Amino acid sequence: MANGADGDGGREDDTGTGVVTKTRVRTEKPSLYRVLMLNDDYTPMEFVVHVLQRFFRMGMEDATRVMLHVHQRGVGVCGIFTYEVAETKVTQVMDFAKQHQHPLQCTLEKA
Ligand code: TYC
Repeated sequence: MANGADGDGGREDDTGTGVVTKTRVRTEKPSLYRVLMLNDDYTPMEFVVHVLQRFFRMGMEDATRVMLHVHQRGVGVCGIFTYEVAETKVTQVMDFAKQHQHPLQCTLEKA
């Protein structure tokens, strides 16, 4: 079966003994996106720390460090994810902040 009917692109000889070959299929790596937290004057620091722990799985130390970075510099990275995951995190954070009536803003950008 050298005509490709066996789905291997005909990579065998005509002796009936299959020549084992591997077709390397290139898969594209997905684009990555940074989830950014923005500073504001009203959201309590403890709430931001809680958000970072809850939605970005940070420990107390990392969450506090990121929160203070955002507080001092205006913006900070919460994590880097594929588009769908990043978009979900942004929605979760925004919904949670709204539920608690805090103006906390979260967005994403291509990494
Ligand atoms: N600036 C806020 C305050 O002083 C704290 C804060 C930090 C708010 C990070 C948002 O993403 C933020 N209470």
